[in-house]
Amino acid sequence: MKKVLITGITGQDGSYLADFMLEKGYEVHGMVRRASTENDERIEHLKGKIHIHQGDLLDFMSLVELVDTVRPVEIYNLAAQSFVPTSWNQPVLTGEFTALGVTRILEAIKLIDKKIKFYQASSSEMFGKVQEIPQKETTIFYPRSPYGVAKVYGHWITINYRESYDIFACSGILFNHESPRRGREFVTRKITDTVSRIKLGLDDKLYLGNMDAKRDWGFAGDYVRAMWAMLQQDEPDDFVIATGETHSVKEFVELSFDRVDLDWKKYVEVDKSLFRPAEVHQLIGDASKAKRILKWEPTISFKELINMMIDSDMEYYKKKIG
Ligand code: NAP
Ligand code: F7E
Repeated sequence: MKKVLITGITGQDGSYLADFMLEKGYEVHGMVRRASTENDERIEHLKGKIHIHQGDLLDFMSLVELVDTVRPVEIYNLAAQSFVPTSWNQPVLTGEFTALGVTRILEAIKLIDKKIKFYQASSSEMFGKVQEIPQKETTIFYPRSPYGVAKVYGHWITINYRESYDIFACSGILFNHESPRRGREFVTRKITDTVSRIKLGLDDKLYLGNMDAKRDWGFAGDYVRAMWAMLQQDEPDDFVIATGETHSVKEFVELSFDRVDLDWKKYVEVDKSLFRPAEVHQLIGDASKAKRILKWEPTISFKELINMMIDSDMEYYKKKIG
């Protein structure tokens, strides 16, 4: 049985990728960092089906030992400090996790077995102040946050190890992707969570920052298929994964309130403290290379994504209040 190692398995993408790799018949191993309370909500349904190991992107020897113990055929590096606002409060730690952490894993691969295939979770945040519309693999990067800067480092170190050591290393430049498993601090889940609470009388206001920001939002379940497809090609390469549509935060809000038959204008307030020191105003990706080579296409529309997230949050809170 082929073994896969996933870092960040407790995160949104890690949990969807674990589901997908089990379907594909892999033996799934996940790395989790030590915490005083277990954070396994997203992988609870996989208990007994996957193997969990302790390790941390900050600790090189923990990575070496883990790769040596598991001996996977593929490693997906999904672990990172992934919340953009936190990257201004903790820029050094963000660099340690999100940038240098990538080098530590690549070094472990180089040391143990250069035949292990590697996937790096690159991000559309690298395009930041966009230099071209839509953004594709060749678009010049202009990151606008310590997170975006760290991801540019991770992206280029992946390419560098591919070219220097002949490691099968790919970067997926993924645009925003969401789901009912999205962290509640990200804007989409913050909206669907709060709208559901408002509908059920558990909250009365939704405070947001810049509602004019635009993103290319897809469904996480679709995007993990593309990660796997990249590592099944004959040659390693980098791919943009996106829907090719852009929508504002305001549009997301309107459709979310529509789903529960409420008028958004009565509940939403702008909180200036949620604006960022430097904003990424608009992202829209061109995934034509992925369509052509990986035969990848998104299956869930913007509206379907919002409905899925609202319905899931409504169900959660309805159960909670009994
Ligand atoms: P997420 O939900 O925030 O998950 C991040 C994961 O990283 C969690 O499992 C977290 O573990 C783990 N982690 C953080 N620091 C670590 C450390 N020092 N050592 C080991 N594990 C650590 O993120 P996501 O949305 O699934 O995204 C997955 C990856 O794709 C990230 O690298 C993100 O930056 C990137 N990305 C995401 C998007 C998107 O729209 N979702 C788009 C482009 C790229 P804990 O559970 O212990 O916190
Ligand atoms: O913000 C605006 C905010 O935090 C989206 C990560 O997965 O995708 C994600 O990064 C937009 C921004 O995601 C609020 O200013 C308004 O313009 O959901 P977000 P992000 O920063 O785009 C990329 C691709 C990644 O790689 C990252 O890991 O929404 N916004 N009001 C708000 N954002 C938040 N979080 N909260 C608000 O109240």
